[in-house]
This record gives sequence, C-alpha cells and structure tokens, in this order.
Amino acid sequence: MNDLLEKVRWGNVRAIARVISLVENSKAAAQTAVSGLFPYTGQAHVVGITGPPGCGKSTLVNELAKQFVLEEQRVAIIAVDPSSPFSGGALLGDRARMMDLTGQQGIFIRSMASRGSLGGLARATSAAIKIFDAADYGIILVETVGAGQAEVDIANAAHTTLVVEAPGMGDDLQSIKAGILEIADVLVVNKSDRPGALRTVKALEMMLHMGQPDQTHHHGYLTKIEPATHADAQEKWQVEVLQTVAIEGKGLSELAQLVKAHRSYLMASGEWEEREKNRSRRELEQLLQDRFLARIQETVSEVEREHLVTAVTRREVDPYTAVDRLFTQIEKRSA
Ligand SMILES: Nc1nc2c(ncn2[C@@H]2O[C@H](COP(=O)(O)OP(=O)(O)OP(=O)(O)O)[C@@H](O)[C@H]2O)c(=O)[nH]1
Ligand SMILES: [Mg+2]
Repeated sequence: MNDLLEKVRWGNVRAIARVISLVENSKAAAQTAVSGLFPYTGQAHVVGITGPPGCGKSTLVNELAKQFVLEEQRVAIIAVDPSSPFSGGALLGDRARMMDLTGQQGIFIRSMASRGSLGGLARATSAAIKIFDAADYGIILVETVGAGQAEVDIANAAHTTLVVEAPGMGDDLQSIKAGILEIADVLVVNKSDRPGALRTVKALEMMLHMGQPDQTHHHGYLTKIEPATHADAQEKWQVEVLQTVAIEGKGLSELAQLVKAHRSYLMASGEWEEREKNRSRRELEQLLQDRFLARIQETVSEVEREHLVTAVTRREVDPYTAVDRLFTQIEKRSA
C-alpha cells in the first residue's frame, strides 16, 4: 500500500484508480489510504454539483472541467452514482458521455458505486476526494443527484455547491425543493435553450429574495445576529442565478469564473477555514459513530441485538432503555 500511496502523490493515474477501488471495497484500506495521504491534502477546491435527475449535471460538469483545463488546472470528477433505481439506465449514458474527457489531459473521471450502504458510499467518496487532493488535483468536481440527504451531504463535503435546475422543473415555487437555497452558493439554470428558462430564473430569484425580506441586495443569506467573523469585514457572498446551455458550452466560462470567485471569497473572508472546520467536525463524528456501531456489533451477537429490536417493536422495551442495555454490555465486556 505504501508504494501505491507514494505513486498517488506523484499523480500516477493507475495508482489513483487502484487505491480508489481498494477504498471502495474495504474500510481498512480507506483508513490506511486516508492516514497516509492526509498530510498532503488541503489544497484542492471541492465543488459539489447537485440537482434533479436529468437536468444536465454530467454534461455541465464535463464542460466545466474543460474550462479549468484551459487554465492548465488538473481536474478530477467524481460522479456519485445515485442510489435510486431510476438512474440505472442513465448511468451508462453518463459514462459514454464522459468518455470524451478521458482522452483529455489533466482530467480524471471516476464514478463511485453505491453497492453497500449509503454510509459506505459517503466514506468512499470522502476518501476519493482526499486521494485526488493528495495527487495534486486542484479542482475536484463531485456530481450527485439531488435526492434529499445526498445533496446535503455533498454540500457538507464541498467548499462550493452548485445547485442545477432545468426549465419546467423549477417553474413553480413549490416544486423547488426546500433546503436547496441553504446549500447553494451558485444556482444554475441549465437547458436555457428550452422554453420557460426565464420563468425558472425568475422563480429562483424570487425565492432568493423571499429568504430575507429585509435584505434585498444581500440575498442568499439571512441576516442573523451572530458573533462577528472575518466575513463581516467585507461583502457577503451573493448567490446568483446563472443560465447555461451545457450541450453548447454556453455560460460555462462565466460559471467557471464564479466558481473561482467563490473560492477567493471563501479565502478572503475566513469562511474557507470555517467550512473546513465544520467538515472536520462532521467527519470525526461520523467515524466515531461508525466505530461505535462496529464495536457494538462485535460485542453483542446479532441474535441478541435482534431480540432487542423485537422487544422494542413489541413495546416491551423503550428504545432508550434498549440502548442503555447495549451500553452496559459493552462496558461489562471491555472491563
Ligand atoms: N437542450 C439541452 N439539453 C441538455 C443540456 N444539457 C444537457 N442536456 C441533455 O439532457 C440529458 C441529460 O443530461 P445529463 O448531463 O446526463 O443530466 P444529469 O443531470 O447528469 O442526469 P442524471 O445524472 O441521470 O441525474 C442529456 O440528453 C443531455 O444531452 C442543455 O443545456 N440543453
Ligand atoms: Mg449525471
């Protein structure tokens, strides 16, 4: 493994692919890879791209990557396979479409399969981000289908989050998923060659403004009374609605500029550090949970655990008491 990790750091494409596969298949490999590479991470700009199925995320990510390559940046694309069964068909298409990039220098595409649990996928994705970061990819684009928790997770893992909509999907305010505005740093209306694009833009802009009735030009952020941060010293980031036609590459250079501007904003305002800190905190909590759960599974037999589940289902034991019992067992056995 150490040999492989060394090669990853030198940007060896085959080593990167190999380590990501190892990480996908085993927790222990993830631990070894992340521990070994962690000191070399922290440089990459992680950009999450999320939105409803079929709105053009992959096409957009593809084109955005080309923009950065023009500036001689190395770009990694991680396509997080949606766990929902509908997308089965679309994925093959995805790979085919993304093929035209594989020949291009400086772009590495990897899709992550959600074979096991969603937790496993999250762990593998987060490890893959670190692997690319250590291999000196300056920009890491992570595509996920906006399917509830997944889009929030991506916002947590990313420095910059692009929320993509398409005409006909966001025309009416109710259809725009709640919570999207909280995670969006940039809103993209793709397929702007389609009728109704302007209506979608207007609907999104209206939602941005409704977010803060008292603050018309600082949209995207609620005015909250909170301790002074570096961010107060300068303009807050303004969430913009940008139109693109990804299949024609239209609006892409503007989008790339905005992404870079957001990075600069994060750096200058101190928010980069803040986001990193939140990310570290969540990651530690996640790992702690994982390990604790694993500990329970090692200590208490599956039969015993199932007994407790049944007891709770039958209302014989309440869930808090059930957890108390599990805890007691762990304490007893580790004493
Ligand atoms: N008219 C039009 N079609 C587009 C545009 N961008 C993408 N498409 C098409 O929309 C379809 C879906 O594009 P994808 O890029 O696969 O969309 P996606 O959001 O990645 O889809 P999933 O990953 O399956 O959720 C494809 O047929 C694209 O060619 C656009 O700007 N205009
Ligand atoms: Mg896609």
